[in-house]
Amino acid sequence: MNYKLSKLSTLVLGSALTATTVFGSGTLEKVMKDRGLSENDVIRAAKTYLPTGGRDEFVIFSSGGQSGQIIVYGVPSMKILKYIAVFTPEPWQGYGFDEDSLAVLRQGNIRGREINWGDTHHPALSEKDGKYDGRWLAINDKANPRIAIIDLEDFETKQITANPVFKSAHGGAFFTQDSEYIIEAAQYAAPFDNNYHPIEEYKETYRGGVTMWKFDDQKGRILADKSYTIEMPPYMQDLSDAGKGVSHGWGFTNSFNSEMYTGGIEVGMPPNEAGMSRNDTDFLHVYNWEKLAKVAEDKANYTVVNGMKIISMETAVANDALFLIPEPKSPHGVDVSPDGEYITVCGKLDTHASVYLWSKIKKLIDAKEYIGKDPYGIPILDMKKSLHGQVELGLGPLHNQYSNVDGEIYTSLYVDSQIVKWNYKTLKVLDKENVHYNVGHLCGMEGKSADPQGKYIISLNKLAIDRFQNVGPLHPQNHQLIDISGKTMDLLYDMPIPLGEPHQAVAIRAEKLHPHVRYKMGTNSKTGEQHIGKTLAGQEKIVRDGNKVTVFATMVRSHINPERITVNKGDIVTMHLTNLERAQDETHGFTVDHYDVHASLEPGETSTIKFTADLEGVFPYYCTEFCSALHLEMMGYLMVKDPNKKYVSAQKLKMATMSPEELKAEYDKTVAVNDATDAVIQSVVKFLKENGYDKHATVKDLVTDAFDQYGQIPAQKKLADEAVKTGDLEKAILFENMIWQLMVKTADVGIRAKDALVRLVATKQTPEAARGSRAFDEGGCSGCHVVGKVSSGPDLTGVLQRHENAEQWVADFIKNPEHKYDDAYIKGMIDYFNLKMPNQNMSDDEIKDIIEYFKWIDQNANLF
Ligand code: K7E
Ligand code: CUA
Repeated sequence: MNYKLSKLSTLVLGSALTATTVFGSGTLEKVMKDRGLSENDVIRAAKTYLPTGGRDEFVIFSSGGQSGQIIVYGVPSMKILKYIAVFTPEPWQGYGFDEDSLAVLRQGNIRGREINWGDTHHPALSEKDGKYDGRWLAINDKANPRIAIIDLEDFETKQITANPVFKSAHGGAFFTQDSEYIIEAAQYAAPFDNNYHPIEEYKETYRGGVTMWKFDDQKGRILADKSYTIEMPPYMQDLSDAGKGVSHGWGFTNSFNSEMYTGGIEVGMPPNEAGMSRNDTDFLHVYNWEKLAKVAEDKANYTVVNGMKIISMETAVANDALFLIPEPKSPHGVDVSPDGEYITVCGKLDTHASVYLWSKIKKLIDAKEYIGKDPYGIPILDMKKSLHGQVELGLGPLHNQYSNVDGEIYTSLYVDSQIVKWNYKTLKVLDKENVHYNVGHLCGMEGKSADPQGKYIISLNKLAIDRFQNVGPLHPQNHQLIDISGKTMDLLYDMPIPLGEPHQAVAIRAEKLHPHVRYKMGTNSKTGEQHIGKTLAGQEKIVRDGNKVTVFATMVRSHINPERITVNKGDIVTMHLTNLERAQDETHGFTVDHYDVHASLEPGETSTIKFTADLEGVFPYYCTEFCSALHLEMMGYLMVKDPNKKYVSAQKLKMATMSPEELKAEYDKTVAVNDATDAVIQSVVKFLKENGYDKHATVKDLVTDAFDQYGQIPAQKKLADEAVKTGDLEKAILFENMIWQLMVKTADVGIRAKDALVRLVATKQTPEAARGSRAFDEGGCSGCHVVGKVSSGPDLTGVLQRHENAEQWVADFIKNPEHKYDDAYIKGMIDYFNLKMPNQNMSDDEIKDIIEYFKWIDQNANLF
């Protein structure tokens, strides 16, 4: 048989089922002993282990800290799934290396300057009724006050919005309960305008603030012109949270440095850290953003700075929409309970958590009961009268997360390196767990939504010290997964994160996410609209306009069209690239060597790269994703000529050519292989149809992909036949080879579909049958017997029907074949196959299992 074809038949016939590995008894003990694992280790491993092909229950979006990106991983397996490019160029995704993603990245320019990194802290998931809806993800950049929006349909960054008045921003991003707004609080107070103001005028000209970014939750975009900023005193606003339920419409932001200390060690003043933490208390800012949004509709109520609407403190106060409540000094986290009634503030320098009660705060506000005003005229509410109570937790409490148990809250203790579980209603501490080390945020499962799921808490540690292989002085970060389903917490898993310092992470139930696998043909993924460069098969072209060259190119396994582009040195080259694939995961990457461009084209996507061809020479361009067996051949040349140079042609080499007879023979052989390959494909198609593939969505998708390839064959066949007509057999062979390529791709996906279908429709193997299948393979039986096929030995399908008292007969035969060599039936077999069944020294147990395996084969005989 032809090599190409025999390889393919093996694939088709031999890959339908993969044997299940079954370990004998005692294996687990041996592994535990060899690896020095305790029983607890093994239980923890089992709690986090995700078998191949399995899916996690939760998906985590973690900030990427100074990497400016987002990290996506699964829980409980802690398998990293993706880094989403947000504020920083990322070549794998083409982000920042093609024109369309550059357009997004450049929305983040500040005062006309390109910024190519970010300090991401707080990711947030969009909400409906305070619950995650799985549609949008937002994240802040603390260093360059910006908010980015990621679409969870394709996990790509769609928008970056720079804050034009803040100079840094930490207390974002936080969605309000119906995603009406995204909260972004400033951090380091600074003048709103872009002018110089001496530090001596800090109290007069430096300002804090909270920006309420209006969000269009249908389109998933921030509407900057419908957003507004609440001017705040130059206290350093820190974290925020949106009210929900009973406190919906309100926002909470805490602060430090209500001392308004401005340091100056260089002029003999005590350092910032001393002056900024002198007072016993700082201020929790409480504001009615819902009311202020209405206030901001009237021009008389705001000023505009750098294009941003500013509501002054005075206006906010006049509208009874801004209040301060003392909170223990230098607080960090502020977290609203799932029902919106309890507001927990943790102070880094205080051992207590302070739980405020919304109904008490609201009562004081309604009664206008103030204990005074701050220097800017903002009413101050009494701390004691606002508090539900305080609890001593330990050293350095920072951040909180909720679980599904009423009143249960988890708080990180930065200094103690512990997680403490306590009850914010009864104010009782319930449990503590050590972590490694210096934990910042916690991530509960939907743990800050109105519907926390419990089960796990992730500890986002600042230090990893002794947890991992030393990889140099810069250590990975450490995310530790903790099981909270029991009475006490149990630390399950350490995950090193090798990308930036993640601050906060948010978790969502995996089933709430519905990302797609391909784009509508010709989509600009960054806008969701049809791309101006969309090019279909047959529409490829090169357009010249002066020194501007525009290429409309397509990519499909395994070629780039066009394959040659010749331009003059200095030409500005724009290439629109469309990936014509419909098949899942068939991404093509594209680069032109030496020109610092790269695009990642997912199925159906169109993207543009642009460069000035200022280097003379020959530059290969190629597909950068290993997309098929002929991926290396997926290339072409950019040729850059200097129009002012004269090029002398080199002499041509004479190559030997084939005789017409040889060509004809080669052509016939190629066609024959294609016919045989097609027959194999048809057998797979028949199998798929007979077994109702279209009733199973995943299989149906694969079959669609396969036919996508198959459907391209007639066009190639036409070209091949035309070449034959004109007598150009050389060309005809090449087109026939192209057909073979398409057939292999079809078969490749078709076989995957067949495998998937068999797994779906076959009855489940009993543990005995699975062990038997393993014994059959490992004992060497499969060397001669192929199920469903006569090979070097007979097909064993139906073997239990072929003999009287067959189970016993087969068992005896396996146990002791020599005794039956003279049996008439066996004699015939020996003659036919010219082979004797050898004694494989199977144990009685193994033989029993193999019989069970044969029974399973017979149950599914139609599938082989
Ligand atoms: Cu505590 Cu920026 Cu939320 Cu770091 S922040 S930990
Ligand atoms: Cu396309 Cu490699």
